[in-house]
This record gives sequence, C-alpha cells and structure tokens, in this order.
Amino acid sequence: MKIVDAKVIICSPGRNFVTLKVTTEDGIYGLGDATLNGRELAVASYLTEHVLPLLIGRDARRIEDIWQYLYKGAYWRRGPVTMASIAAVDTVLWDIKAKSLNTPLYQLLGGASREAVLVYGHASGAGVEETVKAVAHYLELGYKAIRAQSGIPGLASTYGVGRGGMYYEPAEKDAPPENIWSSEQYLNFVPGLFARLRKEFGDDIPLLHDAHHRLTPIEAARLGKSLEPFHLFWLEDPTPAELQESFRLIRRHTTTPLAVGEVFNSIFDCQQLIQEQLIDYIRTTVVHAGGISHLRKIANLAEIYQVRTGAHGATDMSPVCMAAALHFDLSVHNFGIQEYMHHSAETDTVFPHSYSFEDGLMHPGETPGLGVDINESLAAKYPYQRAYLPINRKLDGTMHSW
Ligand code: CS2
Ligand code: MG
Repeated sequence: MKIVDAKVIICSPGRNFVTLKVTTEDGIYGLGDATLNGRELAVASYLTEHVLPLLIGRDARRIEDIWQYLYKGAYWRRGPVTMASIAAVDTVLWDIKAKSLNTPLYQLLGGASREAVLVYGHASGAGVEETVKAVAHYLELGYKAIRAQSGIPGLASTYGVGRGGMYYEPAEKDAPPENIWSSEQYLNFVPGLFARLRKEFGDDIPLLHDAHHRLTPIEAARLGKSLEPFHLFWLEDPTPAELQESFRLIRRHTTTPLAVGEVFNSIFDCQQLIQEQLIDYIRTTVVHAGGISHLRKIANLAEIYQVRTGAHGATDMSPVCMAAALHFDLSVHNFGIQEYMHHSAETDTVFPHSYSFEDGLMHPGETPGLGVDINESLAAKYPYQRAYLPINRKLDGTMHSW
C-alpha cells in the first residue's frame, strides 16, 4: 500500500489548524492533526520540508516502523514541533489502516472497553456568580463533569475565562495579549469559588480546575490542601512540570488528585511522575505526544502505576485530533476522562465528523477509520492568520507562566 501523495492543509475556520493528508496508491487517504497553537507554521514547515518527501513510496501499513524512522531518523529527538509532526503522520497511518480494513479505528486498538467516553466541559465566568451560572449552563447541556475557571478580583484578565458562553479561544491575532498575575490573590480566591460551587450544586458532580502552571510547588500544595473539602476530580497543572520531582512536595501535602501533561510530547516528560505516582491523570494527547502509537505506550506505563488518562481536548486541537482521541479513549483500559470543548460551527463544517456528544458522554462513531474528513475547498476560504497565546506578567512586571 504505497504512499503516493502527502500534503499539509493550513486553515483558520475561527482558529488556526494544520492538517496532514496522505493518499495511497489505492486511493485511500488518511488525516492527522498537526496543530501546535501559536507555532503552527513551524510544524507545517517541518512536515513539508523534511518529512513528506520521505513518505512518498513508503508502505502505509508500516505504522511502527515509520514512527521509529521519523523519531530516530531525525537524530534531534523530542520537542513539540518534532512530536506533533510525527503525531500527524502516525494518526494518518492509523486512519488509512482502519479505512483499508473497513473498520472504526478503536476496533484496531483492542476494541471498546466501555460503551462511551466521559467528557468534561469548560465553564468560566468573570467572577464567582457568573461562573456558577456557567456551570449550571453546562449541566443543562448534559455535561456530567465540568471544569470551573473564574476571573480573579483585582486582576484585569486571567487564563481560562472565555469570551462568551461556550468558546475559549486563547489564540489572539497579531501579538500575545498580556495578562497580569498575582498568585496570592489567586490562592486567596479559588477556595471560595469551589465552596460556592459545592453549596450550589452539591457534592456529587465532578468539578475540575486548571491552575495552568502558575504556582510554585508549595503554593500548589497550599491550593490542593485548601481545596480538599471540595474534593475536586482533579487540580490540573499545579506547577510547571519540567522538574518532575517538584510534584513530590505537592504530594506530601495534599490528597487533591493531580493532572498534568498537556504540554508534554513524549513518555520521558512524564516517566518519573507516573512511576513515583506523583500524579493521578496524565493529560498527553494524540496531536502533541507523538500520535496514537506513542500515546498508547504512555497509557500502558501509566496503567501499571494506576495513573489514568485525561487527554487534553481544547479547541486548539482540531476535530481530527478529537476523533483520534475518542477512538483511543473508548479502548484504553485506564481511561479517566476526556476534555471536550465544542469547536465553532465554522470548524465543524470544515471538518465533518462522526463523533457525537450525548448526556455527558461521547462516542467516535462506527465510520471506518477516524470518522473525520476535511472539506478542502471550504478550508481554503479560511486562510491562516498568525495568532499567539497570551503571556503573563506578575504585578511587578516579571514574566510568569500563563
Ligand atoms: C488548557 C488549554 O484546556 C486546557 O486544559 O490548558 O486551554 C490550553 O491553555 C490551550 O490548549 C493552549 O493552547
Ligand atoms: Mg490545561
């Protein structure tokens, strides 16, 4: 099954996406998400200039061999650009293989381990009461698990507060917007938010929160401890995780479950976190962590240490990634939860798909392959526009994690 064509499609139906499309001599084509929010063209160039010429003429059935060829063959290993590029190729090849066998991808990953996939949505508000209303709205939409983020009194803007009811699009055109940050104000505020949410909605609904890499380990320990009465489903990215051992300090102080990994791109970024059971959920996703083949290896390591998956699924992952993630989620034994932010209507028309949401659960559908396509003529109507993630500065102007 030789590869005869490969191309990168860049489009911006509401936000930028990079999609790899590869076609075999049999006329079967596969898709892969290659979107790296804020650095899209780096991945597009890595694929177009360095990877695609190597794919032509190769046997599309050799998924693992091509993965290793691109990983070891680059010599320079890991990193978000390389691993998103490999992820896109890997996802394409799984899509092609499943299509050629006329079966939905999850059947090739071990079949279904559950009937459907629990997802969580993003509720946010400028303050506590608006966030309460947003959580109520997500409950009306049928979500069974909800992440709650709020503006912080005294801070003009902060991570996670959307512009409108549903969508949170952190990529901003032209230049990175600058947020101002105070950990002290945040730490003093968040426990009250969850006290209010538990008072309003009771103890049963799984509530999640994303600290988004902005605390030191001891601050994260304080936050985890202060949230224990509200028993969150997870506290995400409590501290930057480049130094994996820093989670030992947090773990010593709190039983609040911890989730990390959306910015990881290989098993080596999380090996210590998993093996020392410093986290409870690993957030790596298909597009950023080397594709389905590598994500399975991460999940298999995590299973041994009772760490569950909790894949990243914000709108900067395209429907191609969401479809691949849902096939993976349906099958993997140590599944935890899947993040799901609705894409815009424009995005959904460019990427028609068979996955569906109902009553807080999702299913990838029974279409052979991933069950997602790209309308190339429509995609061409949404040209790429450079966009950046916001940056964060402390009150004194010092750069900080956003
Ligand atoms: C966030 C994301 O979804 C999440 O948990 O951390 O919104 C993240 O900020 C974006 O994906 C960055 O592009
Ligand atoms: Mg996050």
